[in-house]
Amino acid sequence: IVTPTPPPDIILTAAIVGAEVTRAQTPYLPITPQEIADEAARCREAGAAVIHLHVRNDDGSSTQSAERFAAAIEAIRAKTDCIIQTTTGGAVGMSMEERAGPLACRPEMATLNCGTINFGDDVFINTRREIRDMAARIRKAGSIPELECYEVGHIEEALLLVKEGTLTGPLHFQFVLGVPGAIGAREEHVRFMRTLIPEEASWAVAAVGRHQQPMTELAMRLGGHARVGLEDNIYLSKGVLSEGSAPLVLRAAQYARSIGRTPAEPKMARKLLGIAG
Ligand code: KMH
Ligand code: ZN
Repeated sequence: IVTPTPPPDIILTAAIVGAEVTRAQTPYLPITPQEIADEAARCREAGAAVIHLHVRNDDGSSTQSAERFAAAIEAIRAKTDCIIQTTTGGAVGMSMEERAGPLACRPEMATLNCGTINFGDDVFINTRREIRDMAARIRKAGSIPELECYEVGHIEEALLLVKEGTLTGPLHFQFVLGVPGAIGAREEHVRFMRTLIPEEASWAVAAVGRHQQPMTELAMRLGGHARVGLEDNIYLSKGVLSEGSAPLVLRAAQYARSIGRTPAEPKMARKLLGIAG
């Protein structure tokens, strides 16, 4: 198969906090709104255009509190012009009502998790009714959804939402690879998944742990976008902790340039994602 030349602009997303990573695992995890904003600015400097945002309480526990998101968003806005993409996934076990908390901040972008998976030893539940409900909430908030697909069937589900009219374009898919219990981090999966989405849709890859670098580099070669950061992977190389997400973004940006792609500035990323601004 001949792969067409990828489009030059690549949107790099930095997933800088996450819900599951702890300070015990890495001391470089930002927790307070100011730490989060500082890290967001470092990632922007390194080449990120989008910040995928989770927030924490001061004790490090995950929260979907609108107030806590508002504080982090305000602090980020004071330092960078990045697109802020808030999570509606939250942490495993949270209710949908709770997970929708950050939408009160009317973020430019928000995630929409498109199906249920085993998530390590837990189950990350997104029933069909809940997905539709969250899609409607995202729309009401005026946010652009990023369609998180952890399995092939999640793509089909997202496309059904489009057919029903629950979702409208522009469509941006995220193929999440390597979550234990969901689709594996394999080149064949990425190649197959991208055949399922409409031509005009954009797509990105996020991959867990040691798969982050090879799978995001593959996505870049295939014309997709990429997400890196501590939410998915805390190591720069085997046994070497990344000192925040910025070094991971920098490495991704350098790789993108090495294959003739340009990390998009937030302004260009807004244009590519159909975000007014
Ligand atoms: N924390 C995971 C269970 C998202 O941000 O939308 C879900 C997650 C997805 O992080
Ligand atoms: Zn997340």
